[in-house]
Amino acid sequence: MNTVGKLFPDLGGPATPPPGVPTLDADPFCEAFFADPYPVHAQLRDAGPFVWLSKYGVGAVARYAEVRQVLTDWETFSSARGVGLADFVKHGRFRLPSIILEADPPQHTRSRAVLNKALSPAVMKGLRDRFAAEADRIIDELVEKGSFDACADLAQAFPLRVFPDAIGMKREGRGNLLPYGDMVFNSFGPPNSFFQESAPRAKEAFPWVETQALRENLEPDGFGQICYQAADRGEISHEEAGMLVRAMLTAGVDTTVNGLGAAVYAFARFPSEWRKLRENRALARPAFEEAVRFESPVQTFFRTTTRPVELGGCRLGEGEKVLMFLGAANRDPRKWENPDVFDIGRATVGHVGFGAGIHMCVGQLLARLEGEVVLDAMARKISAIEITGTPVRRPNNTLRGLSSLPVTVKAA
Ligand code: OVV
Repeated sequence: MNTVGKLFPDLGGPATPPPGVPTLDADPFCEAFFADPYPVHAQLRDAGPFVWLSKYGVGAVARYAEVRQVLTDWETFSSARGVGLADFVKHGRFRLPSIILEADPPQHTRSRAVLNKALSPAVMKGLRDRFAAEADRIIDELVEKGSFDACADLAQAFPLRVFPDAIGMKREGRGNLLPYGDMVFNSFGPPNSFFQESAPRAKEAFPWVETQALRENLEPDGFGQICYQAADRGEISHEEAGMLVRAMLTAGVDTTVNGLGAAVYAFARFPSEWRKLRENRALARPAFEEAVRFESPVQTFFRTTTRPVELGGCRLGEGEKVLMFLGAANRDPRKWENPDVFDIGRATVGHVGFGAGIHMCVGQLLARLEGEVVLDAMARKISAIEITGTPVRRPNNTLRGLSSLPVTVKAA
């Protein structure tokens, strides 16, 4: 699997859309789009409830209502043929399928029950004090420095400090987690340069992550062991337990990195919201939620139709890929008032930044815990955040975030 071209021959669907479908030639997987996706999001939403992307020969939904329709109908919109552009049936696959992300019921149901336990409210309760103490420590260090990179030194540093310990992972090799995640999230898009450049990491990264997920390599008190305990009870096989730990290692780092990055970047650009949070720290958790709506760290996922269906007034056949623009749905003016304003007092309920339906983010409580403790520590210790250099965007086919955000903070 050294070149993606070999792996995904003739990726993409038919060159001609079903009759009557608005067609756009925009490329939602290129650097110019990543730099400013919002005008294209608006074009996609305004063109119609279901649109055709001629560049990839694939249908897409960008309005809130249709994104939600697709997310909440797993029987019609399957995940089992992959949640990226590649259709496992037609184009092959880049990695062994995830038994939760890339599965439908009944397999998905069994996997989900186990990860629900590993990432349950009770498990989060046990992590909270440690996470909060680590957030205090990291923010103290950064306030002491005064100027730092909010990406490397905060948004990446915090999850890398707390998540691998919480799951029970060994110390060595943790530096692989971010490049590994970057590669997997690129692999859900087309085989463009971003994917091509990260794909060669697969040869070493896949065996590495598989080894990290083995029972004997996990600390006895980490939540990774909860998967193996479920296997001991016969709820899943021991092999599946390893696959579910792999899933958490894959999905749990880059996503929270970009979620935290989204929150810090938003507060740096909306100082009145920062003042609001400082006045009422109970808003830390809702503020993180609003940051997830506002930036949508996970921008897109695909589904594949299992049967003919009507979507946005169009008839789709069986076996067709549908691209969901979660980020566009989260800023659809048909659903949200002033969607382009970061407002931590807003009712964010129903946003699709964590998805919706049976696949809705299983780690959402862990993500929110990380967001809450970091924002709470910042609100206590930092009175103002100023961007002091040019933010650098990190291009990725699925994830939206920065690679660098130079800031200076004022101690409270
Ligand atoms: C949500 C997500 C992202 C990437 C990988 C996986 C899940 C997985 O289950 O492997």
